[in-house]
Amino acid sequence: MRTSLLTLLVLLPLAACKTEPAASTDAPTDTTAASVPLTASATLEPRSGSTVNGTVSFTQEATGVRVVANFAGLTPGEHGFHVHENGDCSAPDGSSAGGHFNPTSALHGHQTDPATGRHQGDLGNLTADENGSATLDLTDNVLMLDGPNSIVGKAVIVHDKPDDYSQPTGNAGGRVACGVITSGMAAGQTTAQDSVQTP
Ligand SMILES: [Cu+2]
Ligand SMILES: [Zn+2]
Repeated sequence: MRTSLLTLLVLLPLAACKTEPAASTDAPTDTTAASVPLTASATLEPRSGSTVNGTVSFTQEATGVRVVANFAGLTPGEHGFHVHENGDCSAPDGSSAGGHFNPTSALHGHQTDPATGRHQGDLGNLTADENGSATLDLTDNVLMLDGPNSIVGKAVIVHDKPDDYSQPTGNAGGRVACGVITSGMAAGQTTAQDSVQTP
């Protein structure tokens, strides 16, 4: 009796220790995260009968998340540009991406105006030139690339019309491009291939 109890007391801690290493096997695929900047990217494809396509990269920097976007096929002028809540671009009109990504239940707003608040996904507008090309390069201190409110796994949407910052979602019209945000940089689209949607 006494012997078996002792055996149990000795074995229990051993068993407990043994299970701990196994718990870390579901770590992210990027095991070099400590030495590599936190990045994410999306490749956007046309929706709603448009020819709009482009890429967006997100990189964690000291002052915030740098957002670099390049688009083609737009009508000249401003186009609402948001992160939406569902990483699902399957619908022909992009509706499967759901509403603006808004984990803090804020009101819709301008990307840089803290007075009114904003959805985390509110990135303002892209401005296309006369050839339909748009570039954007900004640093945002609301977007998150990790943690429970990360934008990874959400979708980037480009709209037909400008975001006028009105409630509830800026009145930006149809969705002319959509892409799912995946972790890692899409440099040359080499690391984002398994995220590319085939319509
Ligand atoms: Cu939107
Ligand atoms: Zn919004």
